[in-house]
Amino acid sequence: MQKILNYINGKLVEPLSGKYLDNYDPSRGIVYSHIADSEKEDVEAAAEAAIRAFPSWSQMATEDRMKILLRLADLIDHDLDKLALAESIDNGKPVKLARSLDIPRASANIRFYATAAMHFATDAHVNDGDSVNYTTRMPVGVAGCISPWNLPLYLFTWKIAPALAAGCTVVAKPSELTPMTAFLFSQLCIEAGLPAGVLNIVHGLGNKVGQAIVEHPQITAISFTGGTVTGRKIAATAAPMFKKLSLELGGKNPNIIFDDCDFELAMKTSIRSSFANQGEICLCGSRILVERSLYKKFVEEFVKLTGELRVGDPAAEGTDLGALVSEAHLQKVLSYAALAKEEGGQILTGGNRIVLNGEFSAGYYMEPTVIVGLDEKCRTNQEEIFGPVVTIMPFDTEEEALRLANSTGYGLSATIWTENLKRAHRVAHQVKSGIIWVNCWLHRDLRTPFGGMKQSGVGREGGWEALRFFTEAKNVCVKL
Ligand code: TXE
Repeated sequence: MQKILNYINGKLVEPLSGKYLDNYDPSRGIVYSHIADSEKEDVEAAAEAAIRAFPSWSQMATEDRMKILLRLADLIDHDLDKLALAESIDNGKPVKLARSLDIPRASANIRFYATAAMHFATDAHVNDGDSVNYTTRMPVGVAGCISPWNLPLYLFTWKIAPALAAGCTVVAKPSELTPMTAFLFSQLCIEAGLPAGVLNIVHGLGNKVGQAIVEHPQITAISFTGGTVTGRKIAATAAPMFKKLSLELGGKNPNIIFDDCDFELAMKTSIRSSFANQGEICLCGSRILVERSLYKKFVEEFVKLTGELRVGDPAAEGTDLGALVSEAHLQKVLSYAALAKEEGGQILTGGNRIVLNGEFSAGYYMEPTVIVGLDEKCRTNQEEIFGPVVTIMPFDTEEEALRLANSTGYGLSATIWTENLKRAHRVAHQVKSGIIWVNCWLHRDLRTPFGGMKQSGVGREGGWEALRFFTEAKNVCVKL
């Protein structure tokens, strides 16, 4: 069975313990490869390699760094089909989604930051003719990048690309649930000629490998995407060490639909923003708020279209939803369907595990689920479910829509559907979320800041923000 090895100091190496974990194919519920079960000592070896590589990588001409990174992006594009299939087998998502979203965005991340670093500039100014100030920015050193399982290669590259482009060296850890594309990526790093030690990928469990990265005294910046509970733990470790910290956490995003919306577009997009990637995207609109005058029509059509979604073999062209990432996660999501009923909610469609035939019979499939009849305070409407489950709530006024939208501890993203320009801006300004989409969803411009308010995170990624995060500013004041 294939072994997923660590990538340390430019080489693919066994974990020092010689131990491996099972890696599952969620669509079949079977072990299909083994993943290095690394320890603190493997992180130590990776950090040493990164420390050694830092002087030459950080001092290399930005253009030369760019050329290497652009080669890497081209290699991803070249291996699009292979990577998309690998991502689908590892995660359970439809191959067509990995092919159209995850993998193209992975190479786009690398290309964007490789070239952005060429245009990254600092300020200089004269202070009333008395002194001149100039600012320099230096790479922070060794960065720790920890990524989740829902968009494996996409979010892995989202973190490492700006770090490498800024001149940092990196110790990275992909999720132990979806390590395969990061492993294939390490092979591409070797092919692209990335110097040894510049990027090190250590596989294994979060509470061992992830924790060791966060605790390492010479890893000075931590960029993390994952669950809010894990984020809190990471902050508790990293903050007293005064590490730079960027936390991209969960969401419970409102999808606000006013009765003057473009109904067909809002409907089509809401199906996608509810169930794309099995609802396992932190930006999914898991709470749909609908103006009462449109509520009945919206719910009827939404339930009908949800029931028509095809759940099944991720490799089949017609599949809309594949498998959830793990048995444990499926059980967690199913438990929320049960909780919704206990809380007095009504499941209009879905709520159950799906058992498919043949080779997929042990896979982790679930019916897309629509729940109504709950108030905003219940746990179903407060906690991140991170699966194919949405609730729909009616509202009467704009004020009520805002109150419902802002009623959770999360503040990652929101979507607003209205043809009223003034209202769109007014509501966008009052929803407490870091990312607002008006009449669209998941449109990304990599130049814009990305991140959440409240418990959805700390710091912003994207564009210059990420290059600033991985560099430290120094101001030099010269008396004239
Ligand atoms: O994620 P974890 P889990 C949410 C979602 C999900 C919940 C839990 O609600 O149900 O989080 O998912 C590493 N120190 N999101 O438990 O644990 C871990 O190995 C350092 C939202 O699977 O947060 C993995 O690489 N690292 C989300 C990464 O953290 C640690 C995406 C994320 O895993 C660690 C995923 C530790 N102590 C889940 N413990 C999003 N925002 O997109 C674990 N890790």
